[in-house]
Amino acid sequence: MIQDILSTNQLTDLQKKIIHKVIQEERLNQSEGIELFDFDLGLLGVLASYVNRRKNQDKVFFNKNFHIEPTNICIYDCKFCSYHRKINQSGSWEYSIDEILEKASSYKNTGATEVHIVGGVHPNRDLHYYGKMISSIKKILPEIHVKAFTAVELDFMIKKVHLTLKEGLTKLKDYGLDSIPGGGAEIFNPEIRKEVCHEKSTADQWLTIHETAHIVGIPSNATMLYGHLENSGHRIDHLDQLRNLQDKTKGFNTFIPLKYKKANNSLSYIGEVNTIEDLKMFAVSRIYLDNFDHIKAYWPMLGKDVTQISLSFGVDDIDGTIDDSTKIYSMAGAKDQKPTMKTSELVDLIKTAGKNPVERDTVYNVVKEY
Ligand code: V47
Ligand code: SF4
Repeated sequence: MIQDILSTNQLTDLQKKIIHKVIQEERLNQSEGIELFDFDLGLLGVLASYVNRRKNQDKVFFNKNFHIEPTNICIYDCKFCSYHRKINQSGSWEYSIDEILEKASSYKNTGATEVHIVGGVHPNRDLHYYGKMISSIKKILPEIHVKAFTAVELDFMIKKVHLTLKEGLTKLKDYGLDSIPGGGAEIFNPEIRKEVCHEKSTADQWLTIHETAHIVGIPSNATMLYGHLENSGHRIDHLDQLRNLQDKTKGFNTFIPLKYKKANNSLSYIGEVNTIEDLKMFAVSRIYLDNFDHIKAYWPMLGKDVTQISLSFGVDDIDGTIDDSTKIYSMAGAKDQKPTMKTSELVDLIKTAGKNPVERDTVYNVVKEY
C-alpha cells in the first residue's frame, strides 16, 4: 500500500524522501518531523499505523487502574490549569491519609494493578508525607504498582527536605514508588513555557528528574501539552528532547500527547484544536519517537470516539478503567464528567476498531489477552 502511495504524483520530493526513511526505519530529523504536520491526514494515518504495527502488531493495551488526587492546592498558577486552588479557597480539597487509605481499601480484590497519584504542589507537604502515604497504600494493596507524582511535584517535595534529586528519588523508591507519570512536561520551548506556566520547574529540571529516576531504576512516562500557544516546530523540539533522553536511558514506558482543554482557565480565549489536529499529533508522535514502544491516548481527555479513531493513527494504548476520581480533565471541560470504563467497555472499544485488546500492567507485562 505504501509503495502505491509513493508512486502517485501528488507527493513532493521531500514527502517521498520522508516516506522512504520511515519504511527503511531511518530516523527523521527535526525539519522532516515538522514537515509531517503538512501531510495529508489519511497518509499520516497509514504511515503511523505502519510504524505501530511493526512495534505492536494489532495489540491495543489498557490496564485496570484507579486515580487518587490527594489535593488540588497548588503553589503554582499555570494558565492552562482549571484545577488548582489556594489553601481555603472555595473548591479546594486536601484528603487526609485516612481518607486516601479508605479509598485504596475499596480496591482490594478488584484486580486493579495500578494506582495513579497526581495532584497540586501543596506548600506544606514534603517527601516524607508522600512517602508514608505510598507505604501505607502498599500495606493495604501489597501488589499494587504505585505510579505517582509529576516531576513538578517531585522537584518541590525533594527540595523541601533538602535532599539531592538522586537521594530523594531513591528514598521515594524505598517508600514504594514504582514509576513516575508523565505530567509537568507541558512544552519544553522556554518562550512558550514562560507564557503558559512561568513559575514552575523548567524543561531542563523536568528532563533531569526523569533522567535521574531512570538511573536509580524508576521508569517513567512522558507527556506534551499541545493545542495552546505552541507551533509544530515547538512540538517537534519537545519530541526531539524526549527522543534524545530515551536514547540515553531507555527509561520511558510511553508517550502521551495531552490535548489542551479550555474550560475554566486563563487560556480559554484560544479555544481547542480540532480532531484532525489531534489525530495528526498522535500520528506524528508515533512516527517521530522511533525509540518509544508505546503511544497512549488518554481517553478521559479525548473522549471515547476520538480515542477509538486514534487507534488508526499510531496509538496502541488507551490507559485504563481510571474510575471516577480524576478531576484534572473534568474541571477543564472534558465530555466525561465522571470518567470510568468497565473492562468490558474498553475491550469492546478496542475490538470494534478491529484490534486485539491486551490488559497490561504499568510496565507492559501482559496480564490477559481478550
Ligand atoms: O502536567 C492540566 C495536564 C497534566 C490541563 O503518565 C491539562 O499515564 C489539558 O500527569 N488541558 C497532569 N491538560 C496529568 C498527568 C497524566 C495524565 C494522564 C496520564 C498520565 C500518565 C499522566 O495534566 C499536567 C498538564 O499537562 N493538564 N490542565 C488542561 N486544561
Ligand atoms: Fe499546579 Fe499542576 Fe495545575 Fe500547574 S498544572 S497549577 S503545577 S496543579
